[in-house]
Amino acid sequence: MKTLDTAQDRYARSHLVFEQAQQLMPGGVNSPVRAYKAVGRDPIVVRKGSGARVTDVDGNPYIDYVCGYGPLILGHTDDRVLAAVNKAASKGISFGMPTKAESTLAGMIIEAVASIERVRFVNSGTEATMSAIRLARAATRRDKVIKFTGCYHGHSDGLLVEAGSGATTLGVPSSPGVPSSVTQHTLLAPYNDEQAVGALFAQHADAVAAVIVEPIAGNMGCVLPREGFLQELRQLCDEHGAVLIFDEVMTGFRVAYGGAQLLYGVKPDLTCLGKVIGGGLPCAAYGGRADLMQQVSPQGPVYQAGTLSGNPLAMAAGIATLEALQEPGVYDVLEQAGAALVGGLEAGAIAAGVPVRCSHVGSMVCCFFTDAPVENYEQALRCDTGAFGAFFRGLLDRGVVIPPSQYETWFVSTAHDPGCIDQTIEAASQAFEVLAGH
Ligand code: HOZ
Repeated sequence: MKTLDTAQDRYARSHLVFEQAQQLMPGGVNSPVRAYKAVGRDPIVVRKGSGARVTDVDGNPYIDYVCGYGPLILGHTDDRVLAAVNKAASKGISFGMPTKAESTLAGMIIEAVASIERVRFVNSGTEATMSAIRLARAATRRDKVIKFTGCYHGHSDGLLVEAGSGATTLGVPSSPGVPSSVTQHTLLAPYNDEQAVGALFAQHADAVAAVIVEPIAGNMGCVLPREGFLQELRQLCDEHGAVLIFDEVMTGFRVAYGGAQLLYGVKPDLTCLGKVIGGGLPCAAYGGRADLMQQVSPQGPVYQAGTLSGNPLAMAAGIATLEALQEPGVYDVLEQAGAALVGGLEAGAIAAGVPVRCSHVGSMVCCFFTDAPVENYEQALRCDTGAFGAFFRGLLDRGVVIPPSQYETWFVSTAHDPGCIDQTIEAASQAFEVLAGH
């Protein structure tokens, strides 16, 4: 095994820690995309984070656009979140019994998200989508679920079909180990193609329990819904008696306090939340119409449970985060930062002659390495992932870390001040120049 004395580069300690990690955990990580397999190098190993920045175990600082893959909308170690978590921890870190904090956060979510009348906390986005689908199936007494290629709703069996995020990054959009008896109930349509959804409804009359969609797709890069797409889904579900599920794990409280459903003016029947509502601690939720949610156990027969669900530390972090997001102007600041970043990336790419298409909604940002529009998974797959990898490495060497895949979204936080954005644009412009061979 390599020792620190023989490793010379500025990432020496990261290499060493990761080498040891690979002997202990599959791929050295606890979630596949973290292993940097798609960007041609080993990951940096993080020691600490503060504000918009993280520092690796070698002491190298980076402006961070991973932001925990979305929860850290206030940046790292926000004082308000830390104080709330510390206070909660001093009173007990887990009870498995009801707490007042659960009702406080539930109330904040119900007040913020128009379509949610009742909510159930779980621990991850995977659990939220899996549970929402179980509920939709129970309520409709139907089995089939329509999902969109390139959308990612966590790693439960029935949803791990043509999935984005790490599944696409690593070239296994449909995983082995998932029985075909399960996936036979998953119907696929291209994102932004309501006609394909209509055709599936026609083909499987009275068998479709739900349509599940990321209202802004954030797991094949960041792909925006075409005008009218979400409205059409609402209409199709109404016509066919199916449940419309918005997976707002990424977009909830991120693109607006009321989520993407507020932004686009479409009310789903069920909504899945995660990331921001836990302020960086493991927390997610599903919620929606009261007549549906009252079918969840113990009020109804649809079983779903969790030892750590509604954990007091996660509730405290979530409450503190949502309180901070209620301050006037927060979403304007995030929008300005996202827009400035995308503007700078585009200018840098044009100056270097590198073809890219950038997208953003508020603080969700993506830079596709292609000269063609990206409105669905097929188009996303045409991106030059080799160029993305070179750009990623160029940014890293210049002190900026973004998610290590073309098929992830960058997250801007309120801690990314204009200085951070300018520094990032400068680093990106240089990385584009290097990529273009100038
Ligand atoms: N899939 C989530 C973001 N696209 C979480 C990141 C992960 O897979 O580790």
